[in-house]
Amino acid sequence: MADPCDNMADDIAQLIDGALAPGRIDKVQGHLESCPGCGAYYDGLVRDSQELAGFVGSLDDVVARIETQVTEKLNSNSYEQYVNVRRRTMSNDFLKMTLAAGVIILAAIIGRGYFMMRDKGEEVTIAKEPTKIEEPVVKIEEPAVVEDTGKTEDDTVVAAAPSGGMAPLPIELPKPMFVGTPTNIMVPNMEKVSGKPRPPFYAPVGCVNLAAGKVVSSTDELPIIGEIEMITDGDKEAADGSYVELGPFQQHVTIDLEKECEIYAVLIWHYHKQARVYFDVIVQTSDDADFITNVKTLFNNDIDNTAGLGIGTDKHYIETSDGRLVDGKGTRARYVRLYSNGSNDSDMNNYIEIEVWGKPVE
Ligand SMILES: [Ca+2]
Ligand SMILES: [Ca+2]
Repeated sequence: MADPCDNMADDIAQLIDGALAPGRIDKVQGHLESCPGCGAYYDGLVRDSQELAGFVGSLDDVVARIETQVTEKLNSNSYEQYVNVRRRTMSNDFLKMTLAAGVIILAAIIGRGYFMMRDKGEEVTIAKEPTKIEEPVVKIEEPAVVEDTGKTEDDTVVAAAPSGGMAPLPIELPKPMFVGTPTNIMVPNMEKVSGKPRPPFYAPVGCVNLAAGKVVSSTDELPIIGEIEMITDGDKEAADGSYVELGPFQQHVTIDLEKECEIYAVLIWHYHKQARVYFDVIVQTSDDADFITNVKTLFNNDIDNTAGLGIGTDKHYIETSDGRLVDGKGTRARYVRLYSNGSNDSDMNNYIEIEVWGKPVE
């Protein structure tokens, strides 16, 4: 006669799993009551199964809580608005890839933060505001008193020597909204603040502001604040209502001068209600609206080639009511384009006014 314990191990495992054929259940249970060895095996197997089920159940709970945290944050109003702004203004694949990477990192941080906080027995909290990615910062000490050299540091705004047929450009400046020399803005390759008005800029007699009232196009045709027409409407004041705010990251605006012109100066007022430094400021001219033919760069302070238009050697500068005068050097072109990539204040891009001084080619 066969040993009644033969094959009992498989039957016991199936009994615990609920997979044992109904015709064998009574027989196996009867054997367990009469056989201490198989009874102990059954008890041990039940204990292991319960512990395993408990461990798997606790993992389910952890995963569910992480999913809830991430979902809540992605659905919250502030994050949704932020994502919507970026979605609307993204103009190339690189920016999309950057945001995708950011979302993955955010999810990783949330997950990591969850486990760290859980170990300390604290509730998980997640910062509501996305972190602004700053340009690399190098502290530059500014002297409290600027030595009077009688010159500005940037050669491009030093007046050319008056000569036959030359005259100072009749630039009208807006009312200053702040005074003094800001010293707490720390960015690399920073222009020394002269604290003095810009000297007269000489150009051939008869130059006018060619940009006045001209059509402006932009990578952000639906600005967050204002309208792009305000960039050439003649209002250069710093007050709210006078500036345009374009979307975040790199954006550009293009002015169509309607015909080929000789350009002697481009004047830029990004924002002058407070001291700011805008990044990756690039000024280019071209014969065509797509900037393919005869493209010339008049100014570029993109020192690390973020925009992909080449490394710029011009300096970062603090916005003032003087605006920034870029030497046009008599360049012949129909279109003028200006790039920027946020400021030390935010990712957003601002313009109050752009002037292009010169004369149409006869
Ligand atoms: Ca304006
Ligand atoms: Ca840059």
